Amino acid sequence: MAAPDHTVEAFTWHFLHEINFGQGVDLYRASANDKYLALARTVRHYLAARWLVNLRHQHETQSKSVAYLSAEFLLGPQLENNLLAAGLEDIAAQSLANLGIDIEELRGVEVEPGLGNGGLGRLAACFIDSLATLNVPSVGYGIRYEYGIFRQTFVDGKQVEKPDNWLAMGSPWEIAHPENAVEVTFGGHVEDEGEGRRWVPAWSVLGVPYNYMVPGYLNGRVNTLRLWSAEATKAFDLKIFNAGDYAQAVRAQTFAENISKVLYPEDSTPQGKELRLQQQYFFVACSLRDFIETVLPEDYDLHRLPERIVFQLNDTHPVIAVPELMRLLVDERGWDWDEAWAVTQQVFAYTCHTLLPEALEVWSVELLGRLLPRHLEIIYRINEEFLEKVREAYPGDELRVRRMSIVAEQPERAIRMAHLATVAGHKVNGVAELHSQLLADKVLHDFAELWPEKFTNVTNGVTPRRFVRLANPSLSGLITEAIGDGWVTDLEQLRRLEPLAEDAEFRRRFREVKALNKRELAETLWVRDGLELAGDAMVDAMVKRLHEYKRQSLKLLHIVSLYEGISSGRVPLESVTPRTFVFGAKAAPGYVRAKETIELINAVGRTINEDPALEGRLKVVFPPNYNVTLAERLIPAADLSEQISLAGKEASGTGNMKFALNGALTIGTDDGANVEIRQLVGDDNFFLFGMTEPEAAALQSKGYEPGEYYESDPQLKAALDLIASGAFTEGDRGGAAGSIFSSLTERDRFMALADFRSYMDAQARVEEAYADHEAWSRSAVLNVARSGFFSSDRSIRDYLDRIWGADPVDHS
Ligand code: F58
Repeated sequence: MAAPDHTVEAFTWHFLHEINFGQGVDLYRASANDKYLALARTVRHYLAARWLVNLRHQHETQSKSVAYLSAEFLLGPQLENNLLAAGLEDIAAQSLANLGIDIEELRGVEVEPGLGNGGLGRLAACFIDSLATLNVPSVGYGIRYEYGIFRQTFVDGKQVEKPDNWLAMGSPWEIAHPENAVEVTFGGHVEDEGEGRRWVPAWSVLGVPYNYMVPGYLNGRVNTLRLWSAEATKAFDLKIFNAGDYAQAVRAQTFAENISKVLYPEDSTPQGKELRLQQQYFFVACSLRDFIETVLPEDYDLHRLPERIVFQLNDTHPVIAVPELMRLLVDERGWDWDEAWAVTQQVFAYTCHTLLPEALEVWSVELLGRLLPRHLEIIYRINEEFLEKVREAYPGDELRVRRMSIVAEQPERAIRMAHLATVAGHKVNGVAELHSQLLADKVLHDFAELWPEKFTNVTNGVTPRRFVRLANPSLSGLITEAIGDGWVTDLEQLRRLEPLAEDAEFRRRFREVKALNKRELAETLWVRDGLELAGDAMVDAMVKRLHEYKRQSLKLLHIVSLYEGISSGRVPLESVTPRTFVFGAKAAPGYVRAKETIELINAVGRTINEDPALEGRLKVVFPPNYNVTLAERLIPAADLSEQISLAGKEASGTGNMKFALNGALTIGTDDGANVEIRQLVGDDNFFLFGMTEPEAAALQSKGYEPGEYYESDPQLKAALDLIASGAFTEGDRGGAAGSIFSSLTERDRFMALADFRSYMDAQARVEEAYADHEAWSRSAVLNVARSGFFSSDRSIRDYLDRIWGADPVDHS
């Protein structure tokens, strides 16, 4: 069936049809939610026609696909993106206007699928957008969590988590296929069988696929995102129901459904929880089976698997797919080990997203052996053969053998998933130049020495469709007027804006755009949270997960220091640049220090915001529940982007790219992709401060003494003392204030005080630069013009060239 016509009439017909027969109501009685669901399904009709054509074509041409395996896809709102990709923005707006419906109201009804924690999950969402836009046949595989990342609320300034019941009002973008459910088994034991081994599992669940369409931008390609939901198997039910214990049988269902119930809200320290391992195995087992048994033709010779697929492992969360594929080939298909290993190595590649040692996943052998006994055996064998190679390459170096082993012996016997991924994958990549360098030099040094050709870099990127075209329509309009609209799919074209940085009229219009975006942000924050900005002051934004290494507390010291200077009378109020400090950050629920930092930011914010002397000069706003929807409002309004992690800790960052592309200037350390941003936009258009990675490493090994900084810098001491005095916490010197004070002054792994002076100096340079509106907007325009490199389209092209060896296809 052909797609409905791209006309207002056809669109209206489908929309009304959906209202009447999809929602079962008359238009005059339809709620905003009815209209939203009908609108979404109407858009789906348009996409589905192309989707089916693509799937058929892919089947016929047997082209190579990319499977992006990721435990998280932080999609954000779908309606606007799908309207844009399908070329339906104007048609839908016209159609709804004719019916007297406000499309903005319907957008407001949409609940974003928050199926990710932060950068890693959002990157996966950007990547599937770019894969589709670049016409690469691909599928994203993940988990359909019933509850995504928690909804953050503040009670007395403290974070309180609420469940994210994103499915409650219906989920119009997904299509469930219970008939294609896959059975996944767990537990039990392993027996000898002839020459080989046989896994006799103890229990199983069903994985039900839910398909989402992933449209490319105006190119007619629609790829698939397939998310798995866990359900009880029929056999499992029957057995218990027949045994007569109804309640027990219902409980068993709940047990199975638990697997995809909730996204773990961790940011960098995986907890090693059994349910998390169940989630990981669940989704990769479903995905491998799905690809091999459903996507490939029935008689497909799996020796040729690498011709049809590459599985990209998004961090170590899907790495259990490696022994799973070995098991499918060796145990279930009777392949010889070496043959299976050769194929396995060719189809997997691994992306690492961290540098923090505590973020590297390990699974205790006890747990892995209990849940996946056959996989543990396979991992042991992979390790044996690998260590044999290490011994050959480095005879007598047993220390190295122990360092490199996939199996750690201390503090308990455990499987190091990053080692397994590195051994199995044909490529390993970091996510920014510095990160990839540090991976090869430090985190995975031994491996990079053994296999230098395996290691590569792919600097992250973000989709220009969502984060410029949709989030910032005014800037998009201005850009398009100047250079045409080719930039949306070829972001390097932004370079053509460079000469306009010298054009006073263009800069004036650029400032107008920023001012408009600020007004819209102010409106959003007022309606959403009752928060007010400081007039049209500088918007200084720090939005990212709350973590000590990202150093929100350093930002807080800057704010407290300004406040302390003003309130002590040392700094004349008129000399302070009016600013609104905007924070957005969720803390992992179990991360006490992070939650205390939130509490302290809110306490400082309350004090500053209530001080009448500071009215219109300084404001601190911390809207709760920072998410993709809010990011799209906030980033376009920002003047200053805070990227202040300790050098050598932030793998890349992607928020930093979004801000630069929307014309904010960065104040940042030489960390992650900041390094590349600075190189591209130029030192004059970036506020660099802080230790470099080698300097930070040297200080760490020499022994960091925070007290020295505290004692020797009066401004720093005054700010810290003010916090410790309880001035922001109603006289309470313990609690959050006491705890943050002592963590910064006694034993801070992330050495915030060591960078304080240089950060303050950089902030002074910011104030000076901001005072010259013309020069600032010149820099801001240059940030936009020179950040085209950070398109996720470029990242995907790099993956294609350096890792996947797959090509875009002509699917017409
Ligand atoms: C992030 N990692 C990096 N992890 O911190 C960031 O520098 C990078 O830009 C981004 O990945 C994309 O490459 C990250 O977001 C997680 O959220 C994990 C979720 C699961 C538990 C462990 C952390």
